[in-house]
Amino acid sequence: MESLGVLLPVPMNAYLESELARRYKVFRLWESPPERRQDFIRANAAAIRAVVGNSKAGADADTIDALPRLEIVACFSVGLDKVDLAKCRERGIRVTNTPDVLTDDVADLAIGLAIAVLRRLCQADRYVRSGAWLSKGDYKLTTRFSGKTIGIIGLGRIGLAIAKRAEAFGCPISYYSRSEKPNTNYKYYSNLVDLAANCHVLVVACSLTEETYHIVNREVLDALGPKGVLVNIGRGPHVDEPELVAALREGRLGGAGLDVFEQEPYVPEELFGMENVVLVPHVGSGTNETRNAMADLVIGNLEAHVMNKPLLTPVV
Ligand code: 8YV
Repeated sequence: MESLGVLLPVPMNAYLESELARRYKVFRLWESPPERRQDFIRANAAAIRAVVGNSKAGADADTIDALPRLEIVACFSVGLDKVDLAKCRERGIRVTNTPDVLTDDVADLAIGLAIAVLRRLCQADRYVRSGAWLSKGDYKLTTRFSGKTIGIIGLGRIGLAIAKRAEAFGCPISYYSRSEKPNTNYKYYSNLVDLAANCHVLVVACSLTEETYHIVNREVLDALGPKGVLVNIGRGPHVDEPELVAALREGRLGGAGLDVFEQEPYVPEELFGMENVVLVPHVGSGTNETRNAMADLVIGNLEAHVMNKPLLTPVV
């Protein structure tokens, strides 16, 4: 039987790459210089029937158009914003992602970021390491996390997992989403500005779509206010980043805990000097346990596809 040709647009998790290479013929796009990549795809288009993408690169319209034999896009991510889903539907190309297995880690990080910002954990760590504790004495007082009202944008799997954790800290939970969710006691806001005005910590946990691009804009940041904290474990483009930087600089926003940025891996340098900001490099799902489980899910979906069995986590 013809081996499945799999295009990888960017380097992947090492375990995933080796498991793919053991089973299929793998085409590593990044090994060609940028100006030769179109030629590389054209030259191998007859063999490529699958793309494995992630949060950095997936299958955009041009890639899909260049691959007439493409059958499946298996994403090593829960987010699907790097895949042209409409085009996949149109062409009958299957799409899978990695839901559930990463939910706990991402929710853990959201809570961790909120606590790190309010309790100034990173700043306090630097205080000890620099010897300031010895030379200047005790660290200044910070702000409690327990009991703070948490506003969640998007009450999907990850949003719900964040809510569950925050409840254990005695935090009242409110949320914004397109429609009110049945079976929760959480307070629903149909207007994001109203949610922001009525919570202490606002967490972005929705998927990135045209509708949610820059959903956190100046108005939302101002409603969150000088005591409010923004946590983003979704996607950078959910937040209007220049507006976020300006709000922090001008003291219109109390703080931010950010795992994602608009132009990763570039982070606005102005944030580096702010002690009310905690910055981590898109590591929400970044544990050995979760990344291995995500890789197994990608392989499981491709195996199912090859064997004509039901996909494990189909989106399209
Ligand atoms: C990344 C993520 O996919 O699941 C998502 O949507 O953003 C992450 O899990 C991971 O960084 C691999 O690129």
